[in-house]
Amino acid sequence: MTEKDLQQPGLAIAAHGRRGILEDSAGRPRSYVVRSRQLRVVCGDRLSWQPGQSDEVTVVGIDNRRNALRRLDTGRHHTEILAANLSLLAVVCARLPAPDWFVLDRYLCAAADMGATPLIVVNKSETGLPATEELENYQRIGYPVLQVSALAGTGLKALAEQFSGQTGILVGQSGVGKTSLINRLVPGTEADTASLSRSTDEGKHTTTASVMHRLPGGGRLIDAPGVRDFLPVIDAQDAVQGGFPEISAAALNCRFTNCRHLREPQCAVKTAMEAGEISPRRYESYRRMLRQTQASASG
Ligand SMILES: Nc1nc2c(ncn2[C@@H]2O[C@H](COP(=O)(O)OP(=O)(O)O)[C@@H](O)[C@H]2O)c(=O)[nH]1
Ligand SMILES: [Mg+2]
Ligand SMILES: [Zn+2]
Repeated sequence: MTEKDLQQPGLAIAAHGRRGILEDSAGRPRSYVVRSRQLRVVCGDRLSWQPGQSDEVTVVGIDNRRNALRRLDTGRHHTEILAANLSLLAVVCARLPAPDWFVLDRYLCAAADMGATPLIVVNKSETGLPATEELENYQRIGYPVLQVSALAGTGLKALAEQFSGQTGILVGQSGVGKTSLINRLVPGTEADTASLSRSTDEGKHTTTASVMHRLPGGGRLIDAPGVRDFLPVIDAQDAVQGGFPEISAAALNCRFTNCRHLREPQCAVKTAMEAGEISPRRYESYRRMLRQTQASASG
């Protein structure tokens, strides 16, 4: 038998520095360690592993990622991968804290860029809704919008259904109720996260474990405490337009196929905005994101 023969497939369901938990092909959780400096495992990674001397197995490879959710580090020089192989990105907002629609648009761009299904979740709906004209506009564009309340317990079944068969994550501004929703969707969550942090603590890591939960209804939900409020990286101009389906649709009629809808003549996007078909607020968001993309590409 060669080394290769011993390799088995697994799915990273918890990641904390060089250690974590993977699910083997029989669905059994196993503690793993990563010895190679070249490998950085995140939740959602498909892995190859080998049995070790103890119960702990060794990760020897990470399969190519279908996609990755990335954020800028605080110095804005590097990007950090938070989770991999996501099929659903649920962006949570609420009446309070008041939505920063630009942040929401940025998450929607990240979803499009990753090829993940976007979902807008309006939490705290028992206290009222944030600007309904914005929500209606998102619906008109084609985004699903789901009203829920972690407090009152409404809409949670519908939310769980959206996760069924998916690997999803809840993102959004701090204070919108992501933790509250996770606790509602996955009973016993807090205990799980705490015990993992204990069992994998090597004494010097300050990072918090990210965990993938199985939902009772069949889906999977990645929870990465402390990094749920990040701003995702959008680094290509194409990715920006992908997050604005209404702009992409109108762009088919622009005079220039490479029109960026800024100052180009005979721009159908501008025309559609003047006709009230594209929200000026969304257009401004598009321009702002395009500018930031250019700034990060040149600096
Ligand atoms: N009224 C109301 N408050 C909520 C609801 N969900 C969460 N909260 C409150 O909003 C605050 C922030 O919630 P949290 O889950 O920590 O938000 P996170 O920062 O997005 O994880 C807490 O005080 C929660 O009790 C809800 O559905 N309705
Ligand atoms: Mg939280
Ligand atoms: Zn144009």
